[in-house]
Amino acid sequence: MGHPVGRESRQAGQPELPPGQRLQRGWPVTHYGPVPKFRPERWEFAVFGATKSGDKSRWTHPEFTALPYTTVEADLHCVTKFSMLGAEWGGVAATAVLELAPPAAEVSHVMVWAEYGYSANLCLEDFASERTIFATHKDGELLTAEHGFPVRLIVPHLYAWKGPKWVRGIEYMTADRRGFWEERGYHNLGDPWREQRYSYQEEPGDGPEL
Ligand SMILES: Nc1nc2c(c(=O)[nH]1)N[C@H]1C(S)=C(S)[C@@H](COP(=O)(O)O)O[C@H]1N2
Ligand SMILES: [Mo]
Repeated sequence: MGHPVGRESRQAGQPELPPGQRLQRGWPVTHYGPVPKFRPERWEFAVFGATKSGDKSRWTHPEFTALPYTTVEADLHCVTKFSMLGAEWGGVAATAVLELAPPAAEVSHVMVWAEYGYSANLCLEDFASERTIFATHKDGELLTAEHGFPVRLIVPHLYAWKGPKWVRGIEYMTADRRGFWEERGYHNLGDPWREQRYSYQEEPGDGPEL
């Protein structure tokens, strides 16, 4: 409890930065569109699509923030080539969400949905990584509005666009479907260590037809 999960995604002897990335001092704000206003009375976190029970699960803001709190130490790699190293993210592990609202057996992918329809697709294995976290905090402090308050996803082993800020829920899917940036020229898988930046680099089988 409260102990950061190690950096399995960065192997011993591996350089600090994935290929083509440079270190960024401070923490820039990067996103498409405006910063949404948080309306606690309307906010809910929903789990829908191919759930095991067939039902949708919803958590209000107080309910979501009462879920088990854990921390993960992870870097942030933006596909535009800057990286921020060594943040401690606090929040709700994706594995906890999977346990509380499990997917049906046929589920292979997850769409993570955010305010204004921003989305990112992940294969179930990436989503279910023990280091994937719905972060409410960074370095012990609540996230600010521009960094995704109240909840943002962090997927430590993928490019940062795979981690929506202002998350509102997840959709369990029985086939892959592209999210917001994956439809607009970014790679379907987005592994920074393999420099999977753009969709033109995709190999057959990496993603649905464009
Ligand atoms: N909702 C939403 N989340 C988003 C984005 C976005 O445009 N909208 N951009 C992503 C990208 S490309 C990056 S690099 C990170 C940046 O997070 P930061 O602004 O906290 O540094 O947020 C990701 N999450
Ligand atoms: Mo990014």
